[in-house]
Amino acid sequence: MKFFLLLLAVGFCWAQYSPHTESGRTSIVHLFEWRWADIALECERYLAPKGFGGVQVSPPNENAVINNPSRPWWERYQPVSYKICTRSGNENEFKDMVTRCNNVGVRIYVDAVINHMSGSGVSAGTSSTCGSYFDPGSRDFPAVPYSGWDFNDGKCKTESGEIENYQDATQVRDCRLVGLVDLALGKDYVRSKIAEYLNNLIDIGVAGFRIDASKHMWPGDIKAILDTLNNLNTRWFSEGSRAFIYQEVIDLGGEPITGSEYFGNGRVTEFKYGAKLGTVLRKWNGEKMSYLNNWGEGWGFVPSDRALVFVDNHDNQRGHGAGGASILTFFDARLYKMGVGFMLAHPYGFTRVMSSYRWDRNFVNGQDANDWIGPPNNDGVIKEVTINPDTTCGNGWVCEHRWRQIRNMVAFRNVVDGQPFTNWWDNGSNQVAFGRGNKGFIVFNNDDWSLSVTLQTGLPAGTYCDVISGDKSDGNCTGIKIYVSSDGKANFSISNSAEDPFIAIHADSKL
Ligand code: AAO
Repeated sequence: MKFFLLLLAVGFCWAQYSPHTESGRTSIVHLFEWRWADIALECERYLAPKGFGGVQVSPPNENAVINNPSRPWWERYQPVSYKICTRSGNENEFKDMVTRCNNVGVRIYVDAVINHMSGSGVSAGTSSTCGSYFDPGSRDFPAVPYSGWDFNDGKCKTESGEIENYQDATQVRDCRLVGLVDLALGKDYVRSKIAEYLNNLIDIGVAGFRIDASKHMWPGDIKAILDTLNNLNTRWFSEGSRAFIYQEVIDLGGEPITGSEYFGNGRVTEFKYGAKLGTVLRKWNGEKMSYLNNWGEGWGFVPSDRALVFVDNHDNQRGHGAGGASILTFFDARLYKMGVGFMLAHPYGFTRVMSSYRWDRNFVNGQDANDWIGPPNNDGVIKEVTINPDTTCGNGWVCEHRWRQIRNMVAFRNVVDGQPFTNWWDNGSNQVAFGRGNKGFIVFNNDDWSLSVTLQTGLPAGTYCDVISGDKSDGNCTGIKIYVSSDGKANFSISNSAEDPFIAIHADSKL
């Protein structure tokens, strides 16, 4: 009996760390600012067939409409109510997306903005995505409803009411983040309104949540809300399943608040991951790929089973949030593909791929003056994601997740799931290789000279298609072929001027 209870407790505790993806699907993609109708189609036409596990969607609840600047992407981080009603679509469209994605085995994770409501600088009125009245100045959000009692103004001890110093954990939690009015999550009423919102989403069928601005909430307050959440919808999830939780805590070191304080609630975003990987691939500060042999906890990251990892996110790809200039994005496509390839090949963490839209950068004193630009739109209405004949996206959508190299590495990760990190090799510089048991092998050349080497792959003998330079198609390779001999060794040549200076082979790319 005791053992049974222990098993139950372990099962229960683990639940919020599991993404509830279908077995054999190991990555999710952030379809930043997409419309629900386009995501539903993408699940059916692309994500399910290509083995993606799920989608992180932009905040679905009603937000302030900001017109100066004109409809920035960040208006969605200024909640007005918990009505599911945004530029991405209404509640029916949201439900249709969740149903259709779940039906093809692709999960939906909601970006939950629960730390605050719209900014104190925004004027009163009905400039909101569903027309609800709100007045941040008087803390009046009747569509929830929240009033002055529901905010932390009395609790915050800084003179400005703003977070003034990240070295003081109390003000980081009790004061306003960039003017956004700070909800009193210590109050039962506020907790219950947030739980009502999240439970509505759970009942619709979402699999979990990114908890925005978690650093700015006390871990115990988040826990109090999570404890009152419903189990996931049994139409798609097994009885007793708990929502997958990953908390946005920016912990690059040097501040009193750490990611580990939040482990009791779920996973945390590991921001060191993209910042360091960018530094290594850019070869800044004398970093080299050979140093990656102990990548993961060895680099001071949170434990693998507590980490949500990514090369870039919607903030740091445009200089918001943290990570700094080292962050790799689609703007540096060649290095970016290597970075995402490395992430997807390496066993550490649960992986999220970024999918962006294009904007014209305009650097003024090292800062992008266009960092606010919203998604492709016609007079504010988000444009459809169109698909070109070559399977890439049109209308200004970048769709990194459809780039062959990235899409094929998502499949690589699925194939090598559960396999150990093996057969590391490096040249002491920026040429490295490693395997995943007897299922996959990857080789990188980020040096300024060519690579030509025979390596132990750990794979069974045979001819394999490199999934970076091409695909396996009709029993042949459209790109490079790699011949693994009966002793598991293979010869690799990668020119430093190759379009993509890396090669990846796996069990399913064998001819
Ligand atoms: C907008 C306007 C503001 C205006 C406000 C209210 O831009 O001027 O005052 O409306 O009217 C997004 C945008 C914001 C936008 C907001 C609301 O990014 O620009 O404000 O929507 O519309 C902190 C938080 C983190 C947050 C990040 C952006 O900790 O939670 O800032 N990310 C999430 C979302 C994000 C969203 C919000 C939260 C709000 O992903 O999209 O904001 O819902 C340090 C701290 C970090 C802190 C950064 C930036 O980082 O550690 O915790 O992130 O500062 O303030 C080195 C350090 C590193 C440091 C970094 C930057 O790298 O190592 O630790 O420098 O100083």
